[in-house]
Amino acid sequence: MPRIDADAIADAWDEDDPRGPRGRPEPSAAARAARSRAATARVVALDRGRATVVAEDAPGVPFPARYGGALRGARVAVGDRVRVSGDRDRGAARLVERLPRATVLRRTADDLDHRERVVAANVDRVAVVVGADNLAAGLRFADRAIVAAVDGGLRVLLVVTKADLVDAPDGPTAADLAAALAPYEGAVDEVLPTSVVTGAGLDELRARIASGWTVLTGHSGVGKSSLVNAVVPEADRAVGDVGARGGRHTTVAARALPLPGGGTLVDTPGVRSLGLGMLDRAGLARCFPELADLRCALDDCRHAGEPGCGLPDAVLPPARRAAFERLAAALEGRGDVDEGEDAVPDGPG
Ligand SMILES: Nc1nc2c(ncn2[C@@H]2O[C@H](COP(=O)(O)OP(=O)(O)O)[C@@H](O)[C@H]2O)c(=O)[nH]1
Ligand SMILES: [Mg+2]
Ligand SMILES: [Zn+2]
Repeated sequence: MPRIDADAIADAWDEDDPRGPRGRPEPSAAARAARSRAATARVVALDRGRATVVAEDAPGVPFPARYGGALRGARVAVGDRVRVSGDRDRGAARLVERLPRATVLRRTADDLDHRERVVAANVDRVAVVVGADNLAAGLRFADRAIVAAVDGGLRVLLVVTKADLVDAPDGPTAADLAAALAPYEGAVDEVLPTSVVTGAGLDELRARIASGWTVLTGHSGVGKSSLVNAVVPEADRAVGDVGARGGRHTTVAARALPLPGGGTLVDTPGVRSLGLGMLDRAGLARCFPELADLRCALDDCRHAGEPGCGLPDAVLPPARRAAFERLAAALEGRGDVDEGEDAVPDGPG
């Protein structure tokens, strides 16, 4: 039965208190009464509806909290700010209110489903991970992740892993890589090549995520666990996981990992699909940063061939224009394959 590794999280969150949670003195009755009043906390892990939170008044000490009161039946996501009541020292803490979200990374099960699932809340940026050995599939996933990020108010860092394979016998050439990534310059804040084999780009990655909260996303096999292990040495993520079943170390719970150099990394379960069913065609266009200046004759233009539509004249790299049309078709049920699916990598080359 998958469960949160509360000890590992406690260890990770306990840097501020060398005594550790178990070494704390027993709180006085007055202190306990004060803490049993509703406090503001942040959800740092979530596993099948069981939340682990960290209160603002005790940053190093994660504790479990169950849904209570008006929140019963509602949902929280990792990163949510919540109000917590009840005696946390006795394991009786209750989530009683979810505070408004500043940002939200949303997805749907598939493009024709409209029920939103929140991947993470109040996160500052998405690190979209693509493997240099499988750029075509990785960038199709990235096209979706960029849309979801922009929709939710997050910045985007495009992390290219396995840079050591560039110009290797079975790997892409440097020219292939540059050509595939160039169209993304206007879509993301930065493209960062990395390798856990050579260490290339890892210091840059650490620096970019050393403030705020970053959520890591990408197909399985692109090297997410390897990156987490590189930047959070104690994370102990199993490398080579392919799914949510089986392996003891397989990522089943979303959790927020404090980074040694500051900042927080949210490691989510491998998202099998990144559906964008919360958007329509016009909404999709608003999530293409290159189209921020799009001007059309109609205020409610769908950019589907209306007279006076600005889309045909918009300056958009061909790969990104193709991405827009492919995603728009998928949202309208015209896609022949679900490119949000995690299942079928293209293979090298
Ligand atoms: N050559 C090379 N292989 C890597 C690199 N990072 C990860 N891998 C390999 O890619 C495979 C998948 O890595 P993993 O971290 O489990 O990916 P995840 O499924 O996204 O978590 C493993 O066989 C890793 O050894 C890298 O920088 N270079
Ligand atoms: Mg993994
Ligand atoms: Zn238009």
